[in-house]
Amino acid sequence: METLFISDLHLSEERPDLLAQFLAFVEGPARDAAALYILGDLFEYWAGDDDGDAPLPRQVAQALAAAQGRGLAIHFMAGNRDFLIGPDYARQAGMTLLPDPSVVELDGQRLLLLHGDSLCTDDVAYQTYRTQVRNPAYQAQFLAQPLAARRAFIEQIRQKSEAAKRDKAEEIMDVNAGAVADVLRQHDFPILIHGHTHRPAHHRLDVDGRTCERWVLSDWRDSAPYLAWTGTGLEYRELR
Ligand code: LP5
Ligand code: MN
Repeated sequence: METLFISDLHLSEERPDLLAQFLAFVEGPARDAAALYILGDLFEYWAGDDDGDAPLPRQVAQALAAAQGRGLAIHFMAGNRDFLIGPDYARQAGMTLLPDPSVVELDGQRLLLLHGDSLCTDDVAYQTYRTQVRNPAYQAQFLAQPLAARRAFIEQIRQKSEAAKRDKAEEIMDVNAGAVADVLRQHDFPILIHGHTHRPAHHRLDVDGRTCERWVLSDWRDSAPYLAWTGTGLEYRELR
């Protein structure tokens, strides 16, 4: 059976069309798969698991839990927008939380999975911000605030992030080649799969004389793309 990989759906109340595509994906291609890996940014943003009671997250959780009930193994790795998804929501959605990075083995092939933001080391301002918001003490302080205050704070971050991105060169927001080589070396040269950059491509690269592969997942802005492990290899597909 196949294993599917998706990321960067950025689901939000503003895009009911994307939610519909996601539900069609879960009811369609994911129905015949053994496992689904969601590699981050499933949601446009996540303010805490008490935000999961809103209609959209609830619909997503219901669809995923039903798929899990039919036998689909669902693994969720956090992205830079939904890293506050916790055990409560994961339980509701029938998914296990996967650390970033993680190595999984499918049919004897080792696959290294990341969201991808940790590889963007040239984006120094982002990495400084990331260190701060991934700090557990900082997160606990944030989560102790009322939901409305958290939403307002996130809105500020989003505006600052959008303004900051306008001033950044495109290359800065892509992965750093040295960071990619390091992570491949550290994990003994598996196939690398990640999202985040919204630059879908199958790269072949040389690291320490070894030919490696890097598969970049596509975002869901205009369509519903996914990557499939067929049992012998990977291939890009799209929901039709
Ligand atoms: O997501 P994308 O691709 O648009 O941009 C990312 C980086 N931006 C972000 C911010 C998110 O998009 C939006 C916020 C999500 C909120 C989640 C919950 C937050 C809870 C916080 C408390 C625990 O991730 C962007 C990268 C881009 O990817 C490409 O890699 O460039 O990074 C930035 O733009 C960051 C800026 O350069 C610097 C930081 C600006 C915000 C400062 C806010 C100050 C508050 C202090 C918080 C520590
Ligand atoms: Mn991302």
